[in-house]
Amino acid sequence: MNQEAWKKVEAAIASSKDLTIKDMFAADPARAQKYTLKAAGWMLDYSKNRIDSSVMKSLIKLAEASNLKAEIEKMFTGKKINATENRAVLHTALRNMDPKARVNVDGKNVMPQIRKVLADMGEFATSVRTGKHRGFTGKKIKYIVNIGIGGSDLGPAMATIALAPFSKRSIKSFFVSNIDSTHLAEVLREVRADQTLFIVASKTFTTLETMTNAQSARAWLIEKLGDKKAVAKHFVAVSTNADEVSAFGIDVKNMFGFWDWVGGRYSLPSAIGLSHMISIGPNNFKRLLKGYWKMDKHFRTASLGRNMPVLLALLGILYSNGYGAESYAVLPYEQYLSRFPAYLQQLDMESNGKAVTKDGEKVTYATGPIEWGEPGTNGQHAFYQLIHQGTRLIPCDFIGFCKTHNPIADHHDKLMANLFAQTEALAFGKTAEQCRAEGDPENLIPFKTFEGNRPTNTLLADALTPETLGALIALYEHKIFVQGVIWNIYSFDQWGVQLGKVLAKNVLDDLVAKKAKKLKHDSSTNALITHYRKVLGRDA
Ligand code: G6Q
Repeated sequence: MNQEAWKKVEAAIASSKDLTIKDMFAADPARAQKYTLKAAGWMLDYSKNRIDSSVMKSLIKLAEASNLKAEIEKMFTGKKINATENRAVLHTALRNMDPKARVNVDGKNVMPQIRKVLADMGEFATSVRTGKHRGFTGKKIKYIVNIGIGGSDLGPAMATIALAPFSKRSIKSFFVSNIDSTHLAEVLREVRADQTLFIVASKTFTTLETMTNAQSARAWLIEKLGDKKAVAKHFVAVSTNADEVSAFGIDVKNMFGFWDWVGGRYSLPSAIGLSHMISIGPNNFKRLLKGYWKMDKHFRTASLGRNMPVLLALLGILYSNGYGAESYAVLPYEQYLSRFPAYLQQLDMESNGKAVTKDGEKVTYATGPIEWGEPGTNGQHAFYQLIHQGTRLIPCDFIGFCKTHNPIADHHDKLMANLFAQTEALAFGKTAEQCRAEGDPENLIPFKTFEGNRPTNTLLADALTPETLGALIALYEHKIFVQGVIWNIYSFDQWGVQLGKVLAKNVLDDLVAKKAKKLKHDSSTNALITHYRKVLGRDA
């Protein structure tokens, strides 16, 4: 992080630190308008933050000192900014709807292959939805089971719940990710083999969980339908690895490809979105991409001070690095976004959970925050207590929609009233005087006062649609990118995930060895392995 620019942010924070959010609202009647911005179908009200003009100016200067504009261009134009894997980072090309767009990787325009895969996906999704593609026994497909994990699961799983109002309800989607056999077993109880399409989604097609689940699903299907040839009609693959796909037994003509410049957690708009496309249809999938694209264009062209992802990123840095906040909460007041916080968890924590700068030095400041959340109003009856009155600072993003897909009586007004009221209470608190005026006894005043000054952003859209969902995802993707640039870390690799993939393999060998071996782990791991083998009678 540029230390000179960061020191100026600290100085700006210090000079305004005696002013609360409440004071700042009192001093400026136009504050809400000043700190509200619209882009790609979203309105961001960031006025309830600990900011004034000088803090904002210093934060923008920090972004400038990090060459942010140039870094954004590097990403959009296919430079190999994922240097530890020597890869370009081009999820933005996947949703570039400009028919004249050219985006080169190693001198080759990638747009034609993106369009070709999208067209193939559209054709296949339509044939499943219309019943043209049938199962081995001639039945229509009624169940889609996506088998994938991490980036090959969370995006389509989240989006399929989010856009359920746009889905074909006669087709039911399931997502199997965990290697825990319970996950697969419970899904198989819900489906019929002759009407199920399995989509094996794996960039590498070597991931232990996915391959194990896919093999077991394949064995189940063959057993149920009594013929190996059934696999061809009931299994398709989404991968970058054609060799492994055909080694698994899926004909590569039933494979939808993508490329190494699409990171797993950024891959929903690629072929990884196939299960989602079957659910909502190619036209709605296109609308989703359009929403992403709108936010992409805003991010690429808007000035830093009027740029929604940049502002969210800078506010996050203000609290992480300026106030020591360790986490932030994302609180969607929309049941359809129930998986959005979990999706964001991977996007943010896998991208910016790094402690080494691009120069290979240990960072000397906090980087990726812990992200968490639940849909409102459930969270209010659970963890909001700590946000209101706990000792930790937890900045929150409140997300809401003016219209609901399911108007029943006055539910939606009540839902939104809760959203707005929470941001109000967090910012303005409740003083001892207010408590007294309400007749609270003196001994309870310390417990019933709320100090307020707790920062929130409010993100509002008219309605949850494919477009607004796409734009919302892109908003957070780019926010995370900006933070990575400012923290000078690589946001697009994930060596921590790779480590897990190797470690389990070593332990598995010891768990299943025919005869107990001399274990070579630490004494704790050795004892756990020995205990497990004993319970299962493997060393009897
Ligand atoms: C995402 C990560 C990780 C990845 C999974 C699945 O950015 O790289 O979550 O998506 O490990 O990997 P495969 O798609 O290769 O099975």
